[in-house]
Formats: sequence, C-alpha cells, structure tokens
Amino acid sequence: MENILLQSADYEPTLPVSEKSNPLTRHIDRAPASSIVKMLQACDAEMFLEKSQTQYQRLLSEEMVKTLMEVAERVRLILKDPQDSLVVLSGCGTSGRLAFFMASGFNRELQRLNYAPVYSYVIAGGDRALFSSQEAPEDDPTLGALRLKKVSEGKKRVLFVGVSCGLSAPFVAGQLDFCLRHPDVYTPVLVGFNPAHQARNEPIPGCTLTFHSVVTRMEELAKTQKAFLINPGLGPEAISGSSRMKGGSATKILLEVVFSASFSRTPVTFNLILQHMRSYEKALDFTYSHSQEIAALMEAAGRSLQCGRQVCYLGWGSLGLLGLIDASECKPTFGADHEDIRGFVSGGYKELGNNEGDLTLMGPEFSISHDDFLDGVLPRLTDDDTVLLLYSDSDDIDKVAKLAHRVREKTSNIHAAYHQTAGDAAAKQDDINKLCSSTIIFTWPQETPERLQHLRELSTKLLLNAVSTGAHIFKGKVFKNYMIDLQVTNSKLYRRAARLMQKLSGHSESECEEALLKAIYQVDKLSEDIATCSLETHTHTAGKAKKVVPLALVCLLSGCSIKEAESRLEQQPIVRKAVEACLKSS
Ligand code: F1P
Repeated sequence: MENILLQSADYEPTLPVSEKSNPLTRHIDRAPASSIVKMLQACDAEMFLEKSQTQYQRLLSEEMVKTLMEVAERVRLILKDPQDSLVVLSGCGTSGRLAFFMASGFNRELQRLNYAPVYSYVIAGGDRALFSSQEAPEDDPTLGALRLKKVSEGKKRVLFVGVSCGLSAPFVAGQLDFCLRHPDVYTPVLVGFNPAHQARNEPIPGCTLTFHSVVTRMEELAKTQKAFLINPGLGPEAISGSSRMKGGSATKILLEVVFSASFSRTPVTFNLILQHMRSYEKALDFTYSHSQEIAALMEAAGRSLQCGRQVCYLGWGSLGLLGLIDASECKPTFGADHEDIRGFVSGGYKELGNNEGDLTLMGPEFSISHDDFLDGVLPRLTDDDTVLLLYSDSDDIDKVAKLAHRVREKTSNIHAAYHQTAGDAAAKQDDINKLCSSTIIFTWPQETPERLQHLRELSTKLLLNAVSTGAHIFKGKVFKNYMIDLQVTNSKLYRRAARLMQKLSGHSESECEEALLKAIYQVDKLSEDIATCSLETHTHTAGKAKKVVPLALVCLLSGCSIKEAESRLEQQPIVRKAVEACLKSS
C-alpha cells in the first residue's frame, strides 16, 4: 500500500519524486541498525517495482528497455569510429563521480578488448570534486556547456550523457542545451529519476533556460530519436533528497547495461537488456541477504562517529574508488567533516587515471592512497576508529594481508567486505579473516568477469551507503528521514533546507528563509545588504559556516540568538535531539 502511496501525485504533491520523503523510512532516525538495514532494503527494492504498481515509467518498463536498446546502438556506432567520435558522461556531485567511474571503467574494458577508448567525463568543479564536496559549480549552465565543448573539441559525432538525478542541475541543463543547439555533432541523452513534467522549473540566474524547458525540447526530439530521455521513477530516497543512494545506483545500472550491450558480440535484444537489469535486482537481494552483518558494521561505524573518531575504507581497484565516493558524499549530506569517513584506494592517483592527475598537493582531503593512509592516519588509529577493508579474489591477497596486519597492530576494530566466486575460495583469505573482528563474505555465482565486477560494485555501493547513512543516523544527523545538517552550498540544497525548515517548524516560507540567512551570515538581524544579496552569495557564504540548518532551526523555534543557539548545539551535539528539544518546547 505504502509503495503505491509514495508514487502517487497527491503525496507531497508539490515535490518531485526525487525530493519526496519516503513513508517507508519515516522513523529511520530512531530505528536500531537491523531495522535501518531492512528499511534501506525495502527502499532499494522499489527501484525494480513494475509499472503496473505505479503511474510512472520504471527501470524495467518496456519503453525504458527499448530506449536503452536504442542508446546502445548509438554507442555501437561510436565504437566503430573512435577517431572522430566520443561518448561524454557528465554530472554534478555523485552523478559526476559516477560519470568518471564508468568512463574510466569502460575505457579500461575497451582496451582489454582491443578497442580504442571512446569515453570521457566532465564533473562540475573539475577533478577536485571527485573526492571532495564542490556543490557550487552545479549552478552554472555556461560552465557546463564550456566544459563539454572543450572535452569534445574536433569530434564529428558526440553522444552526450548528462546525469541529473533530480532533473535539476543547471550545469547539466547548460550542456544539454548546447547539444540541442549543435545537433549536427551532438546527440543528448538525459539520465534522471523524475517524470519529465517534474523537471526543475526555477529560473536560472543570467540565462533564459530552466531544466524543465530543456527537457520539453528534448521530449519533442526524442520522438525522432534525436535525443533520449532515460528517466524511470525509483520512488523517494530513504533519506529525503539523498540522490547518492537509489539515484546513484540506478545511474550505474542503466549506463552499465547500455555500455555493456554496445560491445556485446551478439545483437542488442530486448531480452538481453531485461536479463541484465534483472541480474542487478538479484545482486541487490543477495547483498541484503547479509543484512545482519551489514547492521553490525553500521553499528561499529556509528560508535566511531559518536565518539568523534573516524571510519576508514581501505579498498582495492574499483571497490576502493567506491569507498572514496561514498566518503566524499557525507559532507554535503550530513554536514560531516572530511575526517569523519575517509576512503583510500590502493595505488592512489596512478590507478585512477583521472583527467587532472595527482591532486595530493591540493590539501589533506586529496590524500587518497594506502601510503597516505599509512603515513597520515595509521599512527593515530585507536580501537575507537573503524577500518573496513574492501577487496575481492581478483586483488592481490598478499598485499591485503600485509595492510590488514599493519592496521591490526593499532586497532582491533578492523572489518572486511570480501567478494569471491563460488568454488574459488582463496585459502590466504582466511588469514585476513582472523585479523578482522568481522568479515562479510559475498560468494557470487559464476558470471562473465566484467558483469561480475559490476555486480560486486553495486553490492559494495549499497553496503557503503548503508554504513555511512546508518552511522550518521546514530550520530544524530537525520531527523525523521530528513538530512538535518545538510550543507546549503548550491541553489537546490538551499531550497531543500528552506523547505525542511518550513516542514519541521510550521513557520512561513519568509520566516524560514530569514532564519536561514541569519544562520548563514551569523547575525541576529538581517541588514538590507544581506537581504538583497544574490542566492549565489548566500550559498557561497554558507560554504564557510557549519551547522547552518540546525542553528537556523534552533533560533526559529526558540526565538534565541545565534550565539545562544550555538551554545545549545555545543551542549547537545546530537543535532536531532537539540532540534527535538526545541520542537517540544515551542
Ligand atoms: C547532484 C548533487 C548530488 C549531491 C547533492 C547535490 O544531484 O550534486 O549528487 O549528493 O545532493 O546535488 P543531481 O543533479 O544528480 O540531482
């Protein structure tokens, strides 16, 4: 029943699906770990609901599968002419990170099959946004178009895949518009998870576009296959608006299905696509069949965050990269510090092959190799920190064991998620097991190596999303199913924060925005100057402040000054409890 309710137009009618709150997770903030995992499983399972149960296109809808087949055929054409053609993947935040993840993964796969690489990526904010939160460039459509133009200079045929889960990022709207204005070279593909009419219609400063107007033009061209829309409904996220979760997973599933089909030796058929999608559904069920172990890991990570300590993911290959991605998302989503959850990948930048190369000198957030971990983090580790190894039977087990030994000397709070194939269990892996206080062993059925890798990656993504989300719930960074300490660093996040304040406080839109601005600028009275500043200035200033939304809420609900709200939040660092206390007494 709730599944149907949450898809229906009259549930939170003014919000697009991607911003709605999910009835399944209404009480996730008070749930024990085992129930949190169950709720996440139920939410993720919604991705694969059939259309008959909802009113929108779904991942497995006939129309969707047909569109994927058509796009795969377009990619096939590009593979035949690598000299003059290109596939560009682009997005902001998680969507941009996954663009990089898939572009580099598929180029590697093409090289292995003796094809020339044809994939490029563009992420808003450049490579520094791969591992750190850079939300502001998301608002700039001109920058998006410029970056696309630059990366595809001189190409005669470009398939552009723009990902914006909420059909909302101006950066991507600018790129799609650029494609529509140069149809001789560019064919645009839009990936997102709202029906087209829910695309964001907010005017973008300095330009005449809205995301919605671009989507409307694309819909027209889609009729003649000059543009493609891949926008199935997935149901609302477990944490409202947290598109890194289902949005990110579905982006990965859809694009992998398309790109894999494009270079399969057999013709792309409806059933081939459908079967491939179903294999991800099975991978999801299989991952959550380890729900008890996932819950235990979530608890361990939560304990570390609660006592102000750290969670470190130490991964190999693409699983390590997923660790980096998961960790980097915690800052905008939960107002986390970059030290709270950190990812490290074996080989660091050498392994990644990102556009801008080694970024280590940009600051501590950009130290991402295991060596960086050994130098900078290991010496300070204690039993209060949680370390999670992410590896598989295709990695160098000796190296994993060596690192595990070093970590074990400093902390017993070491865990592992290990992927193996049925019948291929590695004996040496037992030694690592003995060093770890828990190991989740995922034993996969035999599959082709590349498909197996994709499924293991999805599984790892789900696991990490669960661990980091659950740990932040325990730290009090979620209220009901809302991110209560989100960063307010771009227009989408600003609007989300203002809406959340209205919902929780019952105050008017203008009162909430006033409180939000006071918290951003750290003042008790708004000057004329501040009130007339642009949204861009507000979001830029918000990037320098901490706990903006909790501060604004405490002030609004209790009528106290910013200083007093700060001291209340210091006395009660569990933001959820501080806000609850105000709600009770207001
Ligand atoms: C892009 C994005 C998210 C991020 C944050 C801000 O969203 O950067 O990835 O987690 O919520 O927005 P979208 O354009 O894919 O909807």
